[in-house]
Amino acid sequence: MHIPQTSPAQKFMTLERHIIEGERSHPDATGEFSALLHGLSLAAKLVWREVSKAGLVNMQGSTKRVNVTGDVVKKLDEFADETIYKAMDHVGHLCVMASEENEDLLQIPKQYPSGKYVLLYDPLDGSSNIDANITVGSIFSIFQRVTESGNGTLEDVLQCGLKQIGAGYVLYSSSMMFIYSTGQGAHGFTLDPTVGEFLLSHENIRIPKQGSIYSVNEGNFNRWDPNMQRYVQYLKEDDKETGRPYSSRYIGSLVGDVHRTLLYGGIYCYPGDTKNPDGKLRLMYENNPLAFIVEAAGGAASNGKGRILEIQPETLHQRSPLFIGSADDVRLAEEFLAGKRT
Ligand code: AHM
Ligand code: MG
Repeated sequence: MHIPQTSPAQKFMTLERHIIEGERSHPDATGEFSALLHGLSLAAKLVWREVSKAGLVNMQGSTKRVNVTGDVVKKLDEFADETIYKAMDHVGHLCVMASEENEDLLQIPKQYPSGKYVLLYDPLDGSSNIDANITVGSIFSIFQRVTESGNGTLEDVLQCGLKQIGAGYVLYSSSMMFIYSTGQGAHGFTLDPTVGEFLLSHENIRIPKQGSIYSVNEGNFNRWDPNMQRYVQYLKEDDKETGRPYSSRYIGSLVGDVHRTLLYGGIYCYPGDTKNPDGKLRLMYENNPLAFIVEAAGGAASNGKGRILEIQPETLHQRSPLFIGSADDVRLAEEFLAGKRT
């Protein structure tokens, strides 16, 4: 039997050390950004503690409340939302936060200092899967503020994705993972529960240029634009030369589907349709941070017409279609959507 071993270097590369070493390459760094990532990793561990025992402590099920985008709020959604806020409200490096679960900006309590960064997060993505014990996750996006001082404002939050200085997601799955990027590569860490530390397990992830998996909720097929329908039909056709048919995989948990796409290649799509012309996913909490990470790994992310990271947001909870994954697959999807391929 072959038991894979962690290399000695990986064994000592904790998330914390990785962040600090990354910061050393920026001579003007103050350590504040590292402190933010540290706070987020602590919040993630606290969320994981509840997610992993949800069935035992009456945390499954819903609160009967509907959030700003019309989703029923699960108990764990609310817990994760509060936990991330509480883990980050006092660190002194944020001027404002915004969460998918809250209609308005989340201000820093008056008793704590305000800082130069802005945090946006989806506290528990894929939460409709929780009761079935399927992978869920948290997603975060960090910007530098644009206003001078005081409480952060909408102007600080409504920045295009290209302005992100860091982004990441946490997967609560068979193991817990923390994936982050500051623009220089995407790096994955797995929690070693025996020591409570995230250890480097996926260094400088590179997404294949082209994959052989597509991921989309095909139940919406009849609501799609004919170009989108044609694209998916194309992926199912048999053609050895272009590696078709693609396999179909859809968890219905964006972080899980994008994580698989990041490692194996291929494409994840959530297109607009006749019911939801801008799709379902939120630009600021989901699409921007995931696009930042996938691009840092050599992939691409589009709304079907252009780069996700170049979209100038107008509202806090704005949605946008999402096509994300291997660069060649995303380009091909764009060509089909534009009617340039049939
Ligand atoms: P949410 O759980 O934060 O509300 O996110 C939306 C989820 C995504 O995780 C997932 O990809 C998508 O909704 C699935 O939607 P659908 O059920 O329409 O396929
Ligand atoms: Mg989500």
